[in-house]
Amino acid sequence: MAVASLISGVPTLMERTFVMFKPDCMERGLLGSILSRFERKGLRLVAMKMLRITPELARQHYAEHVEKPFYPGLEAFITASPVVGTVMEAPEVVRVVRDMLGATSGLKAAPGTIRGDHSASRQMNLVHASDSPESAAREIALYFKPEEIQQWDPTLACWLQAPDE
Ligand code: 3AN
Repeated sequence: MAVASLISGVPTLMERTFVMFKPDCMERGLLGSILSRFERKGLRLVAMKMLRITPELARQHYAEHVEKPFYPGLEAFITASPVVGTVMEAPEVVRVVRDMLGATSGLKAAPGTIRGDHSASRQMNLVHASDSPESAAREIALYFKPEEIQQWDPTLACWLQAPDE
């Protein structure tokens, strides 16, 4: 999802992505340290909520996987404990966050990525992020009402990107 924003008075093409900290991340107490990686990167947090995913919401979120043999296990996992859903904003943020997460399986994710550093599992891979701007728009609408998304220009934004970037 792309939105126009003003950084230091210059219009910039901002993109939004849905990032969700999954039950394994919450159970392991890794929310704070992983969220801080996104903050340190300079991504703008514009929405955040803690919730328990219901089986119905799981079927909507994982619509592309519902018919697959592994779906029952995936649903049991994602509904087992609370999650934290967020929306992050930055230029090219969909790709940037996917790159920070690494490959789907923690066993294949490169060292230095979030999954590569903290996960040894395909299912328990800690964090979900939208895989395209279209998925981001669908997933953001699934978890957030428009009024739950903040429009703000942090004071430090002028130290995160040059005006012409
Ligand atoms: P990502 O989390 O990187 O977006 P997806 O959307 O392909 O990955 O998969 C979502 C979840 O579905 C994975 N985290 C994993 O738990 C499960 N999954 C995907 N592919 C398989 C598979 N072939 N076998 C078992 N589980 C899978």
